[in-house]
Formats: sequence, structure tokens, C-alpha cells
Amino acid sequence: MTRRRLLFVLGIACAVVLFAGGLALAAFQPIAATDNVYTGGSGGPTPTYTMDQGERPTFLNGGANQHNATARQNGPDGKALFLTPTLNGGQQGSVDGTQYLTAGTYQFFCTIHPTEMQATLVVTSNGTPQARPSSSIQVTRRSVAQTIKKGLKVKMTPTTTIAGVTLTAKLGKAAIGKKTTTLNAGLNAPVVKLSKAGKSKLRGKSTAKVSVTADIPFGSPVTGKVKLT
Ligand SMILES: [Cu+2]
Repeated sequence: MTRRRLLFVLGIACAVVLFAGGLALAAFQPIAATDNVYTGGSGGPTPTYTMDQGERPTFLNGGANQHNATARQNGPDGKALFLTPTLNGGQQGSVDGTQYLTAGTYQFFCTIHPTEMQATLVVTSNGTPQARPSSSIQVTRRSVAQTIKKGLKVKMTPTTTIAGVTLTAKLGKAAIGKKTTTLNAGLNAPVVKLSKAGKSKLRGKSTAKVSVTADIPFGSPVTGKVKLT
């Protein structure tokens, strides 16, 4: 092997070792708390935690009181970009929504102790964010009479299971029915039954333009429209 070739091979080997080292260092810092203060991050009293794209850190409440970790910024669903449920002392839970974050700096706080408990989550450019949940939506055409009797049938085809999807049927701006459901990957056909008030709004009409909006946790809402005849 020539000297130049040897140096080249050594250079590649070093690059591989450095790359592997970088990957090994990438594990996220768990977010923890004792009463009324976040712990486990770097710095204080408003610590910084670091994770890679696609990761979902755990929040450990090591205090005696209830605490949570809630993003200041809202996501595409109009709710917190990431959050934990409010956890009792000694409980732990996932910081849900972090798995969709792109590289950047995000502030979060405890909604119960908003001034004492504030912190920063830094997402590095390593890793890949998970795709946000999404689905197509199509409202099946039916007669006004059948809609009053049976409700609105919706076709949705998400790529993954999505829990806590809220379907709201509307006539103009008025809600006429609501349903919360879990969608499975593939074709789903949930039915949104009309409320009493919704039925009376449709009664006596020969046609009606109605819509169904699906609010998808951590995703963007989707709306399907149909003209009932
Ligand atoms: Cu708290």
C-alpha cells in the first residue's frame, strides 16, 4: 500500500469512528422535575434539554405535587406543539408531539407553576422527524332525510392509527353533530350522528350543503364537503 493510499484509508476510518461517536452521543436528556423546578437539563433555573429529531423524551415527576411539561407554541391542531398529561408525584410519561419536531429551539413550561417552571428544548439536526398524522376525508352523498335518520358517513384513510380524532359536522357555521373516534390505518367509515338541534336545522330542507371537519391531534385539520339532495 502506498503512503498516500494508507493516509486515505486512515482518514476514512477516522471519519467513520467520529460519525459513530456522534450517533452514540445523541441520546436525549430526560426531562425531570422536583417540586416547582425542572431538573436534569443543563443550566438553571430554566434548564435546557437536548434531543434529536424523531425522539420522544420522558418526563419524570420526582416531586410530591402535580406537574407537566407543555410547549408555549401551538401546533397545526391549534393545541400545544408538545405536552405531557399533568402527572402526580412519582409518575412519568412521554412528552407527546416532540417526535414530530424539526430542528430548532422550543420553550416549555408547567401550566400549574408557569413562573417557577420554565425550560427550553433544543432539537438537533440529527435524526429524522416522524411524519405528522394526516388523513384524506370524503363525505358520502346521502339524502337529507337519510342524513337526519342515520347521520353523515365519512370515509377517511390515515396511514397510521390516530386516537382522539374529533369529527364535527356543520351546516354553514352551525355544528349539527360531533363524534370523537380512533382511526385505524387504512379505510375507516365513521358515522357522525346529528344532534337534536342539528336534525331540526335540516328538517324541511330539500337540499343542504354540509361539511365534516376532522381535528387530528398533532396534525392539520381536514374538511370534506357534500351537497345533500
Ligand atoms: Cu408544576
